[in-house]
Amino acid sequence: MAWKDKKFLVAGAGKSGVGAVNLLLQAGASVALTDGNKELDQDAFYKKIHQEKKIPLILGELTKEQAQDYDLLVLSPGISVNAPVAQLFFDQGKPVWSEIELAYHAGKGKIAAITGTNGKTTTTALTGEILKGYYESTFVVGNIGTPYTSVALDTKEDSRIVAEISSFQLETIVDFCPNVCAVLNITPDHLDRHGTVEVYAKTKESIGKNQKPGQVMVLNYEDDTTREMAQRAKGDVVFFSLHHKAKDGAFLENNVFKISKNGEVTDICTMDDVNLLGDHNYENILAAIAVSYYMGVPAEYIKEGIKRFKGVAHRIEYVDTVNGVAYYNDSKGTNPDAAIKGIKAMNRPTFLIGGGYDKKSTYDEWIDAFDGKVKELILMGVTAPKIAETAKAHGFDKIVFVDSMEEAVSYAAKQAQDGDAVLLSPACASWGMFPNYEVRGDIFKDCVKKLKEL
Ligand code: UMA
Repeated sequence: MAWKDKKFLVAGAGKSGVGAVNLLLQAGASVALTDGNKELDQDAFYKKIHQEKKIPLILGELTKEQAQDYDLLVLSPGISVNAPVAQLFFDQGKPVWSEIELAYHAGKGKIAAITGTNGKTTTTALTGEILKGYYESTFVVGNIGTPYTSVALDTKEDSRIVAEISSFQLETIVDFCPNVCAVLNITPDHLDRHGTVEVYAKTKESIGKNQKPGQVMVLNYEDDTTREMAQRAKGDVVFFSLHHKAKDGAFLENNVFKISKNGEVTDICTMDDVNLLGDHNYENILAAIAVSYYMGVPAEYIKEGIKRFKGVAHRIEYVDTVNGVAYYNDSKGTNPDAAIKGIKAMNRPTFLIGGGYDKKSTYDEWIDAFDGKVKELILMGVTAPKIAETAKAHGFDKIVFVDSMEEAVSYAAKQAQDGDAVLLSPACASWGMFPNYEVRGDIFKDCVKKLKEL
């Protein structure tokens, strides 16, 4: 399509919309933007636009007449295909593209696209880390935070793009065709948008709808929904599994991560090489191994990438080992459910730092998940007494109260022995003591850094 002859309308003035507008301006296309928010800060918006060009802005609801002026709509992921703005274009028989579709048409290089309900950010970041170690020109984009459109014009034939793709972004793909794609797992999510879990799963599955034999679809063998996608896959199926060995797939055997291609097995790395903990993370690693291997990265480079990768910040993030004690930052464990994943992931005796803002949660299941692993519970914040009470009711009484993160880390460092872990996984929001969970996690990491300097 000759973009210069077309009039584009971009919907949504967030990151995706700004990325799309800037790409189109640089490509010499005619573009306007619409946003449902009548109060949009126009000065702030134009500051983000290429050369601060004052493109037409249509705020509030788009009319039928206004839609008639444009040839194609580029939709931000936050806007549903059922939204009036999209329906106007469908009714007029005009294309509606997701921002990913636009980037796909503008960009070059080979694409690895990762979707799924959980773990896609970690898997994308890890795959990106692996590819960066082997391919000079690697871009990590998508739902992870950097719109694909914002880098598409910088990509070259030899570039590799690792994209985290959400179901929202997939609703309006047309030709988008990754060389390797992965669907990690499906559990009910975003049902307010997609209506049913079946529609949600179909939308996720569409990540591979344009693939051909020779291109690869990586699927989780242990998840019924993703395993069944294999029957309809257009590309070649490669499984990953914690428990099963496939002819083509990544798997874990005797604590060794392996990949099999046509039945020929290659060892990638051992459990000692990985800084991520927990079965859910081992699945993410297996998926990243499969994606990277089929993107052409040799086994030894995959191993090096895995060794370098310390996890996504604040999610059971390995910080450092000081005097034989491993420190993990799970500040994103802002509720008991998330914190259960944190403690379950620990494979050493653990000093657990918790407590914070009171969201009226109950902590029984979290305490049950300690499973004999917690040596001491170090508590701070307004929830400290409530958590202590619950812990005691469950027969756990090795509890210490502290007033600050500094005090918590220094206490844990004094008590912990070689082979132990210290985990910040509070099960509570940070408010009251910290502005947000990121700051709380950063302070924890600073405290660990200071231990090293002692
Ligand atoms: N808007 C409308 N009409 C609507 C809804 C929104 O005009 O019906 C306007 C808002 O007024 C606002 C703009 O759209 O000005 C926001 O657009 P957006 O919601 O698409 O947000 P972006 O800033 O473009 O961020 C999007 C993704 N957001 C969503 O999918 C909701 C980001 O994922 C992504 O990082 C970014 O593009 C870059 O690709 C975030 C997310 O929450 C992290 N994703 C969901 C998830 O992970 O569960 C899918």
